[in-house]
Amino acid sequence: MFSPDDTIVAIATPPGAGGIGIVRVSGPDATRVAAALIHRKAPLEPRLATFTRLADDEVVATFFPAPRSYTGQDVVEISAHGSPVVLDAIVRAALHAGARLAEPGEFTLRAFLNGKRDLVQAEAVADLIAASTPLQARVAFDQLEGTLTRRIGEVDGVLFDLVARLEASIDFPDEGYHFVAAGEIAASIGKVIALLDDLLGDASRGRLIREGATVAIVGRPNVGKSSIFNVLAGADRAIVTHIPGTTRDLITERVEIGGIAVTLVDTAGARDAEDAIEREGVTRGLRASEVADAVVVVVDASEQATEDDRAVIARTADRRRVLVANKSDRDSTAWPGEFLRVSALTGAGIDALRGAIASALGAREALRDRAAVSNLRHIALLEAARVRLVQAREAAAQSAPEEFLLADLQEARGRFDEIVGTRTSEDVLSHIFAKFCIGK
Ligand SMILES: Nc1nc2c(ncn2[C@@H]2O[C@H](COP(=O)(O)OP(=O)(O)OP(=O)(O)O)[C@@H](O)[C@H]2O)c(=O)[nH]1
Ligand SMILES: [Mg+2]
Repeated sequence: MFSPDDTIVAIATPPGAGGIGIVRVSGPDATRVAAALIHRKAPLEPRLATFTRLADDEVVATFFPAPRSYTGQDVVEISAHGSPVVLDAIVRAALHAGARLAEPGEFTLRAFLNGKRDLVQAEAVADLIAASTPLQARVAFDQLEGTLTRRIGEVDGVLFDLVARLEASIDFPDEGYHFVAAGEIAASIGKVIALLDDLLGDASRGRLIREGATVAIVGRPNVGKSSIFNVLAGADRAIVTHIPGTTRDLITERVEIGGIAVTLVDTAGARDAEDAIEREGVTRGLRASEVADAVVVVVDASEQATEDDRAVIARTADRRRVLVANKSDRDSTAWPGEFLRVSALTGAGIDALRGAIASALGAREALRDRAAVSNLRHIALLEAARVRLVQAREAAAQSAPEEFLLADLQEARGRFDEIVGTRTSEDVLSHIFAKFCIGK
């Protein structure tokens, strides 16, 4: 991986023009590089925003001496007028003065390498930047604050205690099971598993918040799927006509429902289509609804159930779904009470529909207590640790020698170390940090 001893530079603000743009320099040579750029002759005072000039521009330079900086190294931040031309010129001047262009995530990587953040917190920085809903931001911020690290630390602490006692039993065999009673081992491991399950129990909600969900709108032709899609999207995205079979392709739109980033998919009305294009559309709609996290099944409140209605309702019976009777503004035939009555035309019932979609996704719980684990990497490692713990518990129940149990328990602890980054391969690190933006 790239050397942490290089002095690196990058524009830290988003591409394009803005009120202010910031160029960040980090590394042992940061002050020397900055001094070569700015007009001010005296050294910059720590943590004091200093107005000066750089070439013909006005800038404010701030020096954060190591270790009290984002990266833990000497950092100089130069705020300039937010013009891409000006900012590029500052970066070029810094390169000329001996800095090198930062790789994506390299500032945060340095923060990790210098112990300013653990890996969970570093990953949370990327999540926070990528967050598109307030709830995503909250969960990321929570992890940035160390909540997840602490919870994992608690589980690891209990495990560590058990490992220490088992090791003592091996090291001082004469004392027999003095340090840990035979029957107690399996129960102790069981306690660790329970703590882990608690963490993993939050994971599906955490993932839902972090990654969002896909919701497909399905139903027979002409019931008003595209009309509902447009109302939820807040824009006239899908074509609406009175002709059954209007929608042929999948149309998607990102919306926020109950704090969740939802990809809404409008599908072609499900029926035995004659025309080849419509038939392909129906097939695609089916596929989309099969992979969606939840489906909204739409029927026409003003008409009796048809064969096609019944087919869609039966096909989605075991799915997370919301049953909707649209066109409630018209004379309605009796659909059962479980059908939410809405009108895409008047907007009646649409808020209730949003609520029902959120509930179907499990977003209601997600809002109540914040989920700690949301990252698939963390979930996979926690699950791997759990496998080892279950093995150890079984071995303990069969009174296997401590050495066997210990190997499994140590492996489980190793997975925890990988999550927070005390033991992580360079490959994993490059993979994680490569997803950051440059300048972070
Ligand atoms: N009265 C009334 N008419 C509606 C309502 N929603 C949709 N419509 C009408 O129903 C017809 C079909 O609407 P679409 O949204 O195109 O229906 P669809 O389910 O997407 O149809 P396909 O794409 O053909 O499967 C249009 O003429 C809409 O104006 C409603 O709530 N009330
Ligand atoms: Mg349509």
